[in-house]
Amino acid sequence: MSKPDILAVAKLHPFFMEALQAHYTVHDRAHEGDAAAFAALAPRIQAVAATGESLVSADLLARLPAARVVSVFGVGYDGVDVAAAKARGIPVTHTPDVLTDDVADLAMALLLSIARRVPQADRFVRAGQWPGGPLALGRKVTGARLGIVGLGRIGQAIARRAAAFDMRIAYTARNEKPGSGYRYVASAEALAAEVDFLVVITPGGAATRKLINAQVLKALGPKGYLINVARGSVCDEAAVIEALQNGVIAGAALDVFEAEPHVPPALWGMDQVVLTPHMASATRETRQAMADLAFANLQAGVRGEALLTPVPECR
Ligand code: NAP
Ligand code: 8YV
Repeated sequence: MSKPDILAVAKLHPFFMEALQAHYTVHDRAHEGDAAAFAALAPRIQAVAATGESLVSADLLARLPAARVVSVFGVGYDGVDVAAAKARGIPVTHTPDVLTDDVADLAMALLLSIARRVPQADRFVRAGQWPGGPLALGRKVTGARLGIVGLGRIGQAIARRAAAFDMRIAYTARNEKPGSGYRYVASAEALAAEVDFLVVITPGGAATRKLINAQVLKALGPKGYLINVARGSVCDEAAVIEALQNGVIAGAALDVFEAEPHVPPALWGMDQVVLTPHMASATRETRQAMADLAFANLQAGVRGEALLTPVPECR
């Protein structure tokens, strides 16, 4: 018996791809190839497998009349036109919770790296510069003021870790969380003005586009550090570069960028930045858990069973 056809809209992680291939005929990015061949295939596609960075447009969904689910390998789904999917009766799923710890761990790793100049120190030793004198001093983390933009699953996990460093924690979000034990500040700009480290961990999409703009960076100030583990779109990248070039902020540690995998060359040579390739959930353990959940969601969707983790709009 032939396996059901599904469409992978992006290069999938091998853990996810291998699970899918055991049960489905996976058409890997067929929508980007021969148009006539895709037109013939599209009516047979029963599910869409995507990543957190994928675009799943209304146009694409309109071409998939047999699709029963969009399964995203990632918690963020800002590239999926959820309204269009819902209008067509296609639920969207994602992988919350299983990656929370890893993303929070990387946020703290980036915060510590930029403050204590860990990558710079590594480059300094490897370049044989140690005998020439000491490395420039870093910034103390323990007891410093931390602002978290987005106190959701991951934001709260970051706060728990920061508490172990005796950091003084405040946050902003759409709504105040009175039971959180952390201080609420109404806007990102006001939050930035009163912290040493500003960690950004909101969803991407229209509602948060360029939330971290030139005014917020000015408020963070010449001793402040920006850490972005959310989406490139949440920060105004040109404004971040300008702020770094002009000493408006002290430094930035960035895991996400506006046009991934392309990172603006202006950032490459800067000493006061730490750059990572969108890797906050990239451990074997977590990628396996994400693959298991994304696969289970896709299977449930195709079979018409209850979805494990639909996105909030599809619950
Ligand atoms: P979540 O539980 O939904 O939390 C999102 C938080 O952002 C909530 O506190 C929400 O506020 C806040 N928020 C939403 N819109 C906002 C706005 N316009 N202004 C201020 N705050 C806003 O999501 P999560 O599981 O923590 O994940 C957050 C995001 O992290 C994902 O959507 C994804 O983009 C990113 N992420 C990145 C990586 C990576 O590899 N770098 C990995 C995983 C996730 P309320 O609580 O008031 O609604
Ligand atoms: C990516 C992420 O999905 O979960 C998210 O929102 O950004 C990441 O976990 C992951 O890099 C796979 O594309």
